[in-house]
Amino acid sequence: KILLFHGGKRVGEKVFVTNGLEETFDISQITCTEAGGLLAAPRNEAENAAIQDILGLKDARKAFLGISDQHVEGIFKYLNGEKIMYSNWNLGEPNNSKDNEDCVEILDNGRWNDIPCTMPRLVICEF
Ligand code: GN1
Ligand code: CA
Ligand code: CA
Repeated sequence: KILLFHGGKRVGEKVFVTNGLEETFDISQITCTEAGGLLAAPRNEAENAAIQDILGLKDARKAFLGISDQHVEGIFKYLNGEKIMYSNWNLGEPNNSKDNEDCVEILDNGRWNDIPCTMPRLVICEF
C-alpha cells in the first residue's frame, strides 16, 4: 500500500496515482480495479486539478477518466452508472466525433474531451 502512494496526489479522502503506462479504456479500468481502486473520476475542481498535476509530473499530456457515455449516447456517467455532476469539458466538447467517442480524456490544461475508447491514454487510478 505504501508503494501506491509514491508520486500520488491526495485530495481529501482520495489518492490519485498513475502506473505510468498508456492503455485503452478497458485495460485502464481493469488495471485500476485489479489494484483495488477505480479509474480516476474527478467529482470537483480540486480533484480535477490533482489529476492534472499528475499529467504534468509524468509529462504524458492526456489520461482517461472513469466516465463514459457508452450506454446512452450523450449521457455521461461514472462507471457505477451514476450521472456526472461535475464536468470540465473543453470548448466544443463533447462532440462524439465520427459517432465514435464514448470515453473521456483529460488534457494537460485540465479540460475534458470525448475520444474513442480504444485510444491508449495514461492510466490514473483513484484509491
Ligand atoms: C480530435 O482529429 P480530429 O479533429 O478528428 C479529437 C476529437 C476532438 C477534436 C477537437 C481522437 O478530432 O475528440 O473533439 O479533435 N479526436 C481524437 O477538435 O483525439
Ligand atoms: Ca459518445
Ligand atoms: Ca471529442
